[in-house]
Amino acid sequence: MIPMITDSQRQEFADNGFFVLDEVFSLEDMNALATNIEAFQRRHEEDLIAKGGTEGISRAGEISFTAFLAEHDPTVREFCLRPEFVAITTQLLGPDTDLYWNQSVFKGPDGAKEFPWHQDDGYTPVEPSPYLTLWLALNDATLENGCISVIPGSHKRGLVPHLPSPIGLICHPLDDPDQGIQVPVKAGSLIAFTSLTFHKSGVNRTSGTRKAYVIQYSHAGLRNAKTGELLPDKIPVSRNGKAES
Ligand SMILES: O=C(O)CCC(=O)C(=O)O
Repeated sequence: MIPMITDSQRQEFADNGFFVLDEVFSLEDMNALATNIEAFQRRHEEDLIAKGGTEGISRAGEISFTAFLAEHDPTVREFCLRPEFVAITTQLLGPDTDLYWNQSVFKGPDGAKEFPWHQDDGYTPVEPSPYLTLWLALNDATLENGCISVIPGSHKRGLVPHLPSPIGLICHPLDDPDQGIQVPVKAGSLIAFTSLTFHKSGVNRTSGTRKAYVIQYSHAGLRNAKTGELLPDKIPVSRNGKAES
């Protein structure tokens, strides 16, 4: 079903910096997408092992970030351009939108580490900011297998400094005493958050892999905030409120 963002969801997004769209996609859709993605993720995992186990923020067997899936696979690209995404992005961002970034994030079983608090803009600041992250659960994301946590309202702090750590950038200062709220979601659900919303994911204490596909959409014509350069080769999603493909 094509999601229509309600006034209360829009308000929640403005106030809290995130909201959940439950079960937008079917389990069949998620299994088919996961099968496509897994071919790339497996290759990335093999690559990580060949390189000694780590590259960037990916660690073999623990957590892998496999990017540029839509750019490499026509079926994944088609998925990112589905009417559901055209509807969500045009309602939240405006009539002209691009696919900015996409990556799967797989958390391996019996993990020991969380993925730390950060703002997506902390990795690569861009203009205009914020853009929109849609965190899609390929399988159920639970309290046990490392679902996302967010700090409601944290997007209002603007971009904060991020400190490097062995497991990823950590936003600073992080003074929220309650450590935010956990957001478990069923497969096929989306967590929509701004690129300034503080979020993290927990430890996967189960024997299965937690699988997510993170899709980030922006206003068309995104620029590197430091250099002012246009980010090249972004896939257009909508123009004048209509699907571009
Ligand atoms: O899915 C996860 O475990 C974390 C992903 C995340 O925070 C991100 O891609 O920005």
